[in-house]
Amino acid sequence: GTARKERAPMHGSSDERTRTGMSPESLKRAFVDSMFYVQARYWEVATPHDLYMAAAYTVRDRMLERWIRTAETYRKADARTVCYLSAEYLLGPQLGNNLINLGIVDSARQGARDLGIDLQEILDQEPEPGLGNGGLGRLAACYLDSLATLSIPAIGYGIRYEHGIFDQKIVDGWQVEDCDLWLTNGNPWEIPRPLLRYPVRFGGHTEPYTDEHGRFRVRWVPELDLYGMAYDTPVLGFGNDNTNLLRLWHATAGRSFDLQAFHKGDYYGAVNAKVGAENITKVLYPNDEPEVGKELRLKQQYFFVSCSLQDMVRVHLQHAPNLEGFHERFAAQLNDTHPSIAVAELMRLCLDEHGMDWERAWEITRRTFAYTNHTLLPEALETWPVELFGRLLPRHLEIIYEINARFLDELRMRYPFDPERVARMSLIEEGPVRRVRMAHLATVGSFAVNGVAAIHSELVKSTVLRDFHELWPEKFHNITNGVTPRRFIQLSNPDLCGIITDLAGPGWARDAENLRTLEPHADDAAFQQRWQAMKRAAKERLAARIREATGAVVDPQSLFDIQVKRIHEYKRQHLNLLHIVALYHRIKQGTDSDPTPRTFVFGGKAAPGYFMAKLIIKLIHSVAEVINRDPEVNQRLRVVFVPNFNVKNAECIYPAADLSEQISTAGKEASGTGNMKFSMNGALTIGTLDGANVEIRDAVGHENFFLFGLTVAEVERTLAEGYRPWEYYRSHDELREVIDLLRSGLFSHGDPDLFRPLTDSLLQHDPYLLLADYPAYVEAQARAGDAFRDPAGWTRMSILNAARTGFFSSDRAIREYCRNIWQVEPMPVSLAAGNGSVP
Ligand code: GL7
Repeated sequence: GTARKERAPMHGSSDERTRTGMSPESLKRAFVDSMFYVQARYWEVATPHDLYMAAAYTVRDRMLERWIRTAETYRKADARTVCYLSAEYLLGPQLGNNLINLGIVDSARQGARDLGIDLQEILDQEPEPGLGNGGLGRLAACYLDSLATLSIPAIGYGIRYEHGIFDQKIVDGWQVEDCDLWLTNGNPWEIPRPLLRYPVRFGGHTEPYTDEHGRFRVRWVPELDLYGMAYDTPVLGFGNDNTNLLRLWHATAGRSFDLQAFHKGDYYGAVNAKVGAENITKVLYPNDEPEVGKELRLKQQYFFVSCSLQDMVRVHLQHAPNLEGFHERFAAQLNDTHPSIAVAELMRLCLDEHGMDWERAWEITRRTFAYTNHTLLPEALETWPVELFGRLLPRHLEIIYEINARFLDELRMRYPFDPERVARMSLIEEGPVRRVRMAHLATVGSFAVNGVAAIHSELVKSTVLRDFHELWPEKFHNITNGVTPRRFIQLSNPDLCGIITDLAGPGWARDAENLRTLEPHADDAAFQQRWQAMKRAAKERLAARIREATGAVVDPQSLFDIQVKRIHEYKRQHLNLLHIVALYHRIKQGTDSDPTPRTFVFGGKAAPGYFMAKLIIKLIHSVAEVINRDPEVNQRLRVVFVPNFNVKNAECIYPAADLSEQISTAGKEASGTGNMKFSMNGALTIGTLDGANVEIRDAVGHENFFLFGLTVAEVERTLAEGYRPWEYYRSHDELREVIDLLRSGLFSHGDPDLFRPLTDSLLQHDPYLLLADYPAYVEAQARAGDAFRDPAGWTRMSILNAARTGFFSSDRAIREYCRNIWQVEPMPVSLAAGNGSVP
């Protein structure tokens, strides 16, 4: 301790500053040094990847003082810490974001230019860490950014997948999955912590024993153990000096484990076991709204939760003699049910490893966790077969049974004449296959439960967790999602950033409510011109990207009508297609009344096993092929599919949108976050009253939003009354003609069967009510098309959308979590205040 401190070099000396300073000069010098000392390359042979790596190390060096000072500050202050437990973090490229948060974009650009390098080319080299599927994983990444920016002591815990979300290729209009290789060329942002390893065990059995105080205890005798090793990534705040930690766990076989097998003389068995252990963190499950009960998935969940809780316990015990007060040191957020096994694991740690009694352990556990629900889709509510659960985690199943027995006793006392309610609320679903209900475990084991948009939180209370809400009304909250304006405005839309900064000053990126300073300028002609130029430039950039990626040529003057998100029937990309085919049909019939030229842009991945979603991708390509090559139509309509929608592509797409498609069936999209990114960048929304659309519409003004479609109540009523999509088909001429076109083989080289599964599903069941919403959608689209022909009116609406969406900053969301759920306070870090030591 002290001896080390005295010998520590002064960090802040002029030597240090030359090495880690932020001027173009020192950046340049450090970059050249990194090329030599880290990449071991000289200029003449340096590849673009070498340039990227040298730049990344140069930037990472500049993050470390903040990071270390932050760790020191939090530790000294013994600060209450948020632990965000998430199976997914869809971070996106790091370099550009870190330059922004360090405030050195201009220095870096200057330094690069001096060396004859274009900064953008370096940025383009970065493979993105796609450790998430979609909205849920990206939300976790936005929240890390905001936690650091708001100076909240926080750790993100997750899984270091060797392969993140697959790369999407398109072959003949079909999605083909390719393995994501984000780690193959090295990841400069992570710091391996080989000494930070925890054992994680699986299988085996439990046995009772009596401890030295004569107390009854249970011992878990596992069959298999392995280790989780930490890889740390620093997460910079913006406009402050705080730098938080993202700690991702990598699975490796344990040494003891190897030795056991070796001792049995089974060399190949040992090697196999090692491979098996390392499989746990091999690959991210590519299902948006997961439904598969795969054993490896449960292993992943338990693996990362166990490592994270052991890590938290280690930290706690540095300050305290036992686990008392654990819940005061940490607030642990369960990002959906994926980490909800944490409830049983913390109980196990308290009971079995730290000798605590049940009541005390339960008290601490329930006061540690809070749970966010992200979906109401019945197929996405996680349950695990009891048999599988007990085979993998026998001790946890026992603990869950005990939690349940005590909970059900309470319920029976409270509702003595309502056994059905008690059965509904049980942690175990009884049936031919008994299953553990993870949402119930999370709800019972948490002090707070929240939904992710106002309407969603109401639906959580009235549907999936209704009985729990009746029991514990005060436990339920709403925190409407948010997105970070640093990545989704400042980084991705520099021209918009310039406009806002000129009006509002640089502070807006820390206080997005300042976007309101745009509002009084909405009708100002000169300002409108600047706004249109900004939009135009973004559309040109996207057009160039589209041309590069697909060969398609699109006109930046046309209305850019964009739907990018995971492909799912409830999101209704095919409703968008029905409208496109209707426009095509009208032009061919000569009955068109909407002469607004449009470019329809789609993007999004389908889960590899989701047949309908893959067929929708094929249909988009098929419709595009017919429309784009028909000279009678292609001056007015173009359809493109941007392959491999990911964070990097998204950054180029949101700023270029005129119209944002948010057209899910009401009640299905918990919140959406793409909807926020679009309107912040001045797109108008065409959307249903679903998820955060409701709040976006209220915020931007109803007159600046193209609303259509059934409400949640109307959807319920329609389905309850026995919905017959066939009748809409029969009675609506244009709708019938559109569907008949899809069935005619026109879009499938004469094969009338190709899209049959889609059209049959629509005509026979249509569970997402496309046909019921079709007339209203087409009518709203006509209003949008008309509005676009009035540039001043449209630009005014565009400006007002951007001006009024400050509420949807993830900073606001995180402030609400801090105040209403976590009860944590900011702990600002000051570089100046440190003693200058770098131990
Ligand atoms: C999701 C919801 O579908 C989405 O509406 C929401 O914005 C997001 C973040 O809260 O969470 N739930 C879910 O399971 N996935 C989502 O994107 C994959």
